[in-house]
Amino acid sequence: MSIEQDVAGEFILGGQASTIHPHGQGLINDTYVVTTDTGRQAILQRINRHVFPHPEHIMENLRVLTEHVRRGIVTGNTAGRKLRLPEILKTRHGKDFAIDTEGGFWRAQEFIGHTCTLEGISDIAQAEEVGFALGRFHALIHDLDPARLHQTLPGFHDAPGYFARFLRASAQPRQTGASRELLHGLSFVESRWSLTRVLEQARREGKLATRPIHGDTKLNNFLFDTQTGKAVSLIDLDTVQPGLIHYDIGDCLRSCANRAGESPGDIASVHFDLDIGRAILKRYLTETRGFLTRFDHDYIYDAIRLIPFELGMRFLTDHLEADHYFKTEWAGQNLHRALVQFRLTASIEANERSLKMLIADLTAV
Ligand code: GN1
Ligand code: MG
Repeated sequence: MSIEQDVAGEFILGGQASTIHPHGQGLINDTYVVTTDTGRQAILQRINRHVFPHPEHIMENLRVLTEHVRRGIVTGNTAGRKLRLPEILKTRHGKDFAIDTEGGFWRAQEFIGHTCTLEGISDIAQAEEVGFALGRFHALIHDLDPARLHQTLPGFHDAPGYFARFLRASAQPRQTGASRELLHGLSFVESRWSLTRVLEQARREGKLATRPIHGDTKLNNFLFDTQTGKAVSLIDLDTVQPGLIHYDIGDCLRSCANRAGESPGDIASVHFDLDIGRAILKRYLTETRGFLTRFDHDYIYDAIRLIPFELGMRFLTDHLEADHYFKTEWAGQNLHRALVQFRLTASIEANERSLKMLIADLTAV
């Protein structure tokens, strides 16, 4: 029996597990979809313990979050359409995780049926749906005290911290000479490193508040109803922790407004799509109107520019550190991924005026 089958048997899934298949395109955890003999399905995940030092903290955060959201919905905190969060499934011993014979940390969650994820945004209505879901998620959790959440991934989205790590990695002697691509990546970071401070400095100055965030708002973490095309859920809640909502806004736009995706064949095809950006922000800002401040609005452009740069720096650092963090399928993939994010950053910079104008327009009172 495989380790996945063994572990699936620990959880109450509404039947005996009959098939288990790898699922999704996550770069960190191992995700499977389990189908039982009764036809019920569930998501089974092995959490990457190298990345998450205390996976049990993820589960504690999920409990706090789910409780808070449930209470908010009951008290009518957010009217109208609902955003579903996947339910945590328990083990036969009443726990919300299981440890396998090799020490692997597993958890199971509800599989939200009749939904799909998108490879890329293909029309403005989808972009608006993403804006709705992210805004609604922030609205549901903005009044949750961030001190009640663990920092599941210390240093996550700490751009100055990533830069310091990049410096250490790039200072290491290399076995082979640097390729043209690598030299380009290194000089891109060196020319823009001062960007890394912008959000953390605003936080220190008290302009931006620490709030609960999602932490990983890329397009394929949004579930769409296969019939109606409406966004119904935001999944992958491992990185829910205290942070700046700007990380989520920046991450969402860097993922959705780059129609070429994170690994295109041709890097030259990467650009920031302003129409998609506008549609997401418009809907997002409507959902969050009640609690975002003037300062929050002032830093939206900086976040959109910073997060692709930060991710590019993270990919490049991992390339220099022999790919121990992000899963890769071929040598040099993390360098390629880094150059895609840098190209996107440059495209955002080229559109700075238009982006700032559209943000000013959408946030004008
Ligand atoms: C990782 O594993 P996945 O795909 O959910 C990463 C994100 C990156 C993303 C880029 C915990 O997310 O920060 O934006 O890859 N998650 C972690 O594809 O580092
Ligand atoms: Mg994730």
